[in-house]
Amino acid sequence: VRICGERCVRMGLDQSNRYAKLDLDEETLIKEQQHVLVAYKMRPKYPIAVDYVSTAAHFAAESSTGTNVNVCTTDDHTMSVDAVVYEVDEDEELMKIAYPVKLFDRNITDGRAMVCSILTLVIGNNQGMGDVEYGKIHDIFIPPNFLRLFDGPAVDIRHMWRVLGRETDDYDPIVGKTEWNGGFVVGTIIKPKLGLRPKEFAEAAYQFRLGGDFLKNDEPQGNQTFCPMRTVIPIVVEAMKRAMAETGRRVFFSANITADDPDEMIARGKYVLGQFDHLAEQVSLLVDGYVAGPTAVTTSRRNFPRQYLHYHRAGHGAVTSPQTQRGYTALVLSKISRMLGASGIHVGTMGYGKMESEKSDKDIVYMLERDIAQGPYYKQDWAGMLPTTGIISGGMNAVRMVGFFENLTHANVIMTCGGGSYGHVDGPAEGATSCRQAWLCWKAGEDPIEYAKKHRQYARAFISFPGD
Ligand code: CAP
Ligand code: MG
Repeated sequence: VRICGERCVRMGLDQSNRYAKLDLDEETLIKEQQHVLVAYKMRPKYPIAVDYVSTAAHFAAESSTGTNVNVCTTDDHTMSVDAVVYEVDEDEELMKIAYPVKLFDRNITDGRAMVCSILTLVIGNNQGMGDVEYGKIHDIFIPPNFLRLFDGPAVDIRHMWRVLGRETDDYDPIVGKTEWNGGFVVGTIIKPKLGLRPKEFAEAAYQFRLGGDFLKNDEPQGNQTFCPMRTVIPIVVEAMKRAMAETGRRVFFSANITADDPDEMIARGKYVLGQFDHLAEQVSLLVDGYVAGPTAVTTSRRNFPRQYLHYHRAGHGAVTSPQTQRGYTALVLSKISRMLGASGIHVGTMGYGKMESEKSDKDIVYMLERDIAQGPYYKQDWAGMLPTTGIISGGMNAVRMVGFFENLTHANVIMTCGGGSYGHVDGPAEGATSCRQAWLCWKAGEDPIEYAKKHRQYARAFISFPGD
C-alpha cells in the first residue's frame, strides 16, 4: 500500500516479468501474423505508478489475461495468450503491445471475428486504470490473415460511379492508384439539420438534385414526429424521379437508419428500399457508427450487403481529438470502419473546413483506399479488402476546394457540402454546380480567380462565402 497525498492506493504487483518482453522483434511479429500490434501513447500516473515498464506491463495484463494480483486459476495455456509489451520509449511516451489473435472472440454462427472484441481488450478497462494517467491508440496493425475474418466493404465507390454513369475502368484499389479518374462525387447534407417538415424537406432535396450527385440525411434526421419517415420518404422518391426526368442524371440518396435496436434499423432499411423500389441501387444507408457502435454498422453491412454503407462519425472527437489523450485517433477509427465494412466514412476536411483537422489527415484517406498503406507506426496490408472512400464534410464549399484537392492530390472522394450548397446565394443547385466547377478548375490546373471569371456559379461562391 502506498500513501499518495490524502489518498491510499493499493499497489498491484510488478508484472513486468510476465507481460513485458522487450526482446521481441516487431518485424518477426508482423511476419508471423499471430498478433494484433497496438502503438499507444501512454503516461504512467506518478507517484502511484512505480516506473514505465511495470505500468506498461500492468496495462497489458489488464488488457488481456491478467488483473492486479496473481490468480490461482492461471495455467500454462493462459500465459500462452498473454498480451505483451514489446517496445517502450518513455521520453516519447510510446508503448507497443502485441495481442495474440487467439484472444479475440469469434462468432458462434460463422466463426468470423468481431471488432467489438478487439475494442473491449485494446481500448477497454485500460482506459480507467488507477496507475495510468492516459493511454491513447495511435496505430493498430491487423495481420492480413486475421483481417480476412472481418466483413470489410461489400460494395465500394465503383458501385456509386457505375450508378452515376462514370468510368470505373482505371480505378485499381489493389495497386492503390491515387491519380484522379473522374471519381469526384458532388454531395450535400440536407440542411437545416432539423426542423424541416416533409414537403419542405423533399423540396430541399429536389433543388440540390438539379445540380448534385449525392444527397444525405443529416445525422440526426430520422423519424421525428414533425417529419415522419413514412411521410417524407415517398415524397423524396417522387422528388428524385422529378429531378432525374429533368436532368437525365441519376443521383444517390443516403438514408439514415441508425437506431438502438437492430430490428428497427432493418425495418427502416427495408422500408426505404421498398419505397425506392427499382431505384434501390441509388440508395445508400447511413449509420452513425461511433454513437451506435460496431453492432449497428454490422447490422447494416450484413442485412443490406448490396447498398453503399455510409459511416457518419458524430461524437468521435471525444476520443479522436488531438486534445484528447485517451481513446484512439481518427486514423484508427477509420481503419476499424473499413474492417466493419463501411463503403465510405467521414474523414473531416484536412484543415480546409469547420471541424478540427489537419492537412496530414490525407494519410487517413490513403489508408482507407489503398491495399497497402503506411500508418504512423505500422504498414498495413489490407489483403485485398475492398476500399473505403473518404467522405469530406464539415464547412466545405467551392471556394475551399482547390486548395483541398492540391493537398490530397486526387479527387476520388465524396464531398458533402451542406452550408456550401444551401448557403450559396443562388440556392443549392447552383451551389452544387459551383463545387463541380471548383473540381474542374483544379483538374485543369487553372487559377481560381481566372476560372471564376468564366464560370458564374463558381464566381458566386466567392460572394456567398466571403473570407474563405
Ligand atoms: C456537415 C455536417 C457533418 C459534419 C461531420 C454537420 O455540414 O453535416 O455532420 O461535418 O464532421 O452537421 O456539420 P456542413 P466530421 O457541410 O454544413 O458543414 O465527420 O468531420 O466529424
Ligand atoms: Mg451533419
